[in-house]
Amino acid sequence: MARKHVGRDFFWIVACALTGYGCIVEGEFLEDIVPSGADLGTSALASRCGDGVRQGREACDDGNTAAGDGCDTVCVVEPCWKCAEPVPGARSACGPQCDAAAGQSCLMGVCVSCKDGLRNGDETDVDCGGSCGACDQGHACGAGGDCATGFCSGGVCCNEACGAACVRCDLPGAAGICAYVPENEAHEDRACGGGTSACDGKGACKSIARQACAMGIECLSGRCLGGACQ
Ligand SMILES: [Ca+2]
Ligand SMILES: [Ca+2]
Ligand SMILES: [Ca+2]
Repeated sequence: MARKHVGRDFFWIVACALTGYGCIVEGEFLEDIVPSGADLGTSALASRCGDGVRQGREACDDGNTAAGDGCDTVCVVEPCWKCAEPVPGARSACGPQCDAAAGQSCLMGVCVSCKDGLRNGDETDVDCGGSCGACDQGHACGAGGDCATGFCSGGVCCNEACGAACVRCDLPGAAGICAYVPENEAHEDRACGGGTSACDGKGACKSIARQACAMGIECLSGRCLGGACQ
């Protein structure tokens, strides 16, 4: 702490590094220049990280310059911690930022939970997937383990593996149910389309007109004439 002694024209000069690492205190005899009363406000006094008093630019001061306890080596609050002083002038008390009893965990300084109504943390959909409980059919997933069914197809929890060329689990009105891609539509994710093929509406990918063929079954039209789909 900065000190001053004005009893007999003696004044402590306090110089501090702006970084808060420490202070240099030296005594000098100064005549007739001692400010009176409130001229020496606390804003002008020294702050030193680790002295147990939060002041100046310190976000916290827990009485040490160790990290890993919520208040780091330069008196900045560490991620996933929060610090406060019980009363002004007291040392900072630091604790977890998030409420574990309420199911919260801290991720990159943000409190997340599996029941906060938000998609956060490693959840693949709102409050499910990842380290939360499995998602119901139709919800977003990244892998089978995110789904109650164990099947994730095209990023959606599905009732079955749904891995054939022209089936999808995210068709409008049928999310979560493996269904045929409508006839003549492409399914580029399964290499059906690109101007040479299309789905037949029954789960298979067939060649469109003028594509090479050997048999009619290869063609969307069902007809192969002269080596080309009709
Ligand atoms: Ca301090
Ligand atoms: Ca500390
Ligand atoms: Ca959540």
